[in-house]
Amino acid sequence: SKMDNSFHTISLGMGCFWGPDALFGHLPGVIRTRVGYAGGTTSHPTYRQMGDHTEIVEMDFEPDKISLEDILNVFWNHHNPVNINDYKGRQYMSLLLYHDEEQRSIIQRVTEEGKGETLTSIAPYSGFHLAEDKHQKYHLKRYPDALEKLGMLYSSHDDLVNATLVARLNGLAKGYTSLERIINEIEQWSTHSNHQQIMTDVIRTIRW
Ligand code: MHO
Repeated sequence: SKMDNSFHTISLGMGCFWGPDALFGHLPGVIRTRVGYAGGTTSHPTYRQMGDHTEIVEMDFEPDKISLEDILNVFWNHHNPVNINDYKGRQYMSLLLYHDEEQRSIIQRVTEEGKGETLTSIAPYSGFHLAEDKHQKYHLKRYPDALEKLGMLYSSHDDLVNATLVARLNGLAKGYTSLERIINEIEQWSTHSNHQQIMTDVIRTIRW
């Protein structure tokens, strides 16, 4: 498998979660992404009833391939933290939810070095509520031919949205990467070469 058992997870709020899902999904080292609601206290949040939660992109990543510092740089370079009193309350809050003490101290150090926006809130992670299916890999879902062909590789919606390949293709759908970059990356994965060939063959036939 392309992942070992030592991946890390980080959860970020940076506005509408559709874009960040594609942004982080395109990056080598990110194993999978998901979008949902977190950071609040109300139970069973949904898109229509988010309560005091924030739209969050959560990702599993390989720290030897992409560091938390790298991820934080992407985070601050790709959104303008909004004052929650000015716009939509907590829904679009700039928020870093750290999963452990190591992440907390890295975030604190980077923030003190002045790279961090002061309007970003920092809080301990306390659970995640997965958003509705239609919000997962939202940009890729604008491409019916891609979904139909990926249906040949993944037998369920969960398998599809959790796949590294699908995270990259969602990034491609938003314009963050290219098919050639994705195919080159697949060749680096420790996946069986037959499976690499099948993935490459399938994605080459997609009409965008
Ligand atoms: N302006 C966007 C935001 C969606 S994002 C999931 C819309 O409602 O179409 O918050």
